Amino acid sequence: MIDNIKRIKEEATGRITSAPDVEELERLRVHYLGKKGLLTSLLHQLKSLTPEQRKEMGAVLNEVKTEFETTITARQQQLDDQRINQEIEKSPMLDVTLPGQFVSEPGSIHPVTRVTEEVIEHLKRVGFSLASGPEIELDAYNFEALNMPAHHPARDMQDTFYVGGPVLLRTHTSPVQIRTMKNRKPPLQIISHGKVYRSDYDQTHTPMFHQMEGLMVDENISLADLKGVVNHLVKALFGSKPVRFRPSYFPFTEPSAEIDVHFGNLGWLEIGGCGMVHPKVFEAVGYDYEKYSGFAFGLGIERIAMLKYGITDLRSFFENDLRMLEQF
Ligand code: FA5
Repeated sequence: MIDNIKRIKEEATGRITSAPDVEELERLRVHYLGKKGLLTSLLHQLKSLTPEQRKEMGAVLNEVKTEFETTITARQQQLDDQRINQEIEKSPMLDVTLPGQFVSEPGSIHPVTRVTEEVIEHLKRVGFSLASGPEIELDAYNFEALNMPAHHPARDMQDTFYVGGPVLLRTHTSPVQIRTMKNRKPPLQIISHGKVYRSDYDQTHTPMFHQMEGLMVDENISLADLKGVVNHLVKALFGSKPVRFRPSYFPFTEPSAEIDVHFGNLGWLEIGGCGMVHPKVFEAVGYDYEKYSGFAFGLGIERIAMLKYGITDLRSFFENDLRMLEQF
């Protein structure tokens, strides 16, 4: 048997190292190492030997098998290198040391991200810090604690996507006010931004959009503080455009106002809502409304971006048309 193994080994090593291509190499692998290959059938013959012979022959055969596998891998590598070198020679113009070509323009920062970052940077400078909350929210935080119990007509102001039961996609960033106040004591000065969802779709409304919420609570906070912060922010965003606080209604603030900015021929345009935190909201989070007062505002980021960059259709922010995005 040992002679037979020696003979097979010599023959196989010669044939493998001179295999002309990968197809022949694969044929040789099957011939020697495949299920019905020569080496495999020798391994089967071990059964007929005595235990000592089987041990000795088994070790020799396994060693030969490993050698075959190593020789085949080495030849495979040689053949691959040869093929690559031939391909390179076939195309003499290829110079791999030349710098690569740009296949497209570098990316740019999306206008929604730009405006978000600009607003955060400004509000951080005047003392606000970031807070966050989930996009999939509970009715209790999105409506109930914001003074909108079940069947309150104000719920219709925001056309809601319900996930099921008391769970919904938040319609505004105001539930973050509730989550923060429930976990922290005044004084508070937070901002929170992110995606919100409503069943809306037209030139100035999309089903998903971004809001930036601001909340400040302490003793003696007044409407003058709210106006100061908002005026300062609008000035930072739009320069010296006039700002107007138009009386409005939100169940969670009293008094409430819309924030309008004047844009030449376009007239007054709304960028968000605001007001003094309603005592019912303080009651829901366990704050003493006799002692504390506060203001809150919620801005539409896309609306600000539209006005800042002269975009007429809010939906274009989410169509990913490169001709539009490349301008930023
Ligand atoms: C609110 O969502 C209130 N939570 C804001 C608020 C916060 C008031 C704190 C008082 C205190 P409103 O539904 O008006 O308010 O939305 C605020 C802004 O989001 C709007 O002024 C508008 O700029 C933007 N907005 C509303 N709906 C859409 C929409 N479908 N697509 C894009 N922007 C929208």
